[in-house]
Amino acid sequence: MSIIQDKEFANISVDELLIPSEKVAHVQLNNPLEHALLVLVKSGYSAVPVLDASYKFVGIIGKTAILNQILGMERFEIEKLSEMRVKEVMSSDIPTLTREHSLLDGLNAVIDHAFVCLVDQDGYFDGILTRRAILKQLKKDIYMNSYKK
Ligand code: 2BA
Repeated sequence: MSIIQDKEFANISVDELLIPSEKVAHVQLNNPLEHALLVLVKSGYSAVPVLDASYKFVGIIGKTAILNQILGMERFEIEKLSEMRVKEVMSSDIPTLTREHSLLDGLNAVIDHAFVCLVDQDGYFDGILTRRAILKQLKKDIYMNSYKK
């Protein structure tokens, strides 16, 4: 049986590997780009979730998108960092999962994204599932499977 058809991986819900919202660096829709860049540089992450004022998930924003946005013909137009808001630059067409999804759904999601955001049925942000967490679990299951043989 292949490892991803194995019960352990397919039946674990993403809930078990979730990084909870309180531990996730995030920014808000109306924050100036300057604040978002500060959060990204200070945290070391290349992209973080964007939430609205009621803590609903609305998209993600990354360093590259911000730098592209302020790049003029000959220089970085630094003044734009205080003039522009996160909502003008963020990506909003981003897939999400809920706590009930399986790790297999999580594995599919992190093929194209470094992390996937988890929301509840009303769209409130629950946390993230990272590529690292999925790969660690996959590695664990591969080892356990090889001992079974
Ligand atoms: P990246 O920032 O591009 O990070 C890629 C990988 O580099 C991370 O993979 C992690 O293994 C490592 N890394 C980067 N910054 C780190 C830091 N400050 N501390 C420890 N390790 C760090 P993953 O752990 O799979 O994370 C995938 C993506 O999820 C990250 O991509 C970032 O965009 C987001 N992320 C992870 N943890 C986060 C958190 N607590 N808050 C906000 N975003 C987070």
